Amino acid sequence: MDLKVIGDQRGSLIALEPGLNIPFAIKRVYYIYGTLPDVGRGYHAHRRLEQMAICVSGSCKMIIDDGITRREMRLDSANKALVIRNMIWREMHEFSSDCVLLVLASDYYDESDYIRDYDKFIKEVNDGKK
Ligand code: T46
Repeated sequence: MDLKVIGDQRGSLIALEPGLNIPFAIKRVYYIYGTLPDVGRGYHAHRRLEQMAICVSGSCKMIIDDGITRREMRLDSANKALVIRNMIWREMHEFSSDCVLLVLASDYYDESDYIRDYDKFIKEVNDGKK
């Protein structure tokens, strides 16, 4: 999703507004920074949680997998947002040293919502189709 940049001679500003450019009510915000080179993060899916990720500084590679199709994309701009729906496996790689990944989440942190095993994720995707 491309976010609207409100720019003037002083620089740029982007507004994030639930219901307008965020497709859920925000209950939590966190950010990931200082990730070491060659480190991968993620490797999980969420049963219910929806999120929106924006690299507000630097870049990283996102891998998104719905159990059928695996897609790769680079988040490398503060005006590019990735909406990650529930039941999507995600991995993050190739963090630049200046990367700050901002994540808006539809719910509070709940470890029981995580599926951290890929085979289990595929099983739950297939069970959901029955
Ligand atoms: C996601 C990707 C994009 C908390 O205590 N509260 C929180 O809100 C979060 C997000 C994490 N934690 C704890 C759980 C772990 O002990 O922080 C530790 C690191 O979390 P995790 O290994 O899950 O971090 P990532 O970078 O692999 O994944 C995170 C989010 O957890 C996840 O929801 O989609 O970023």
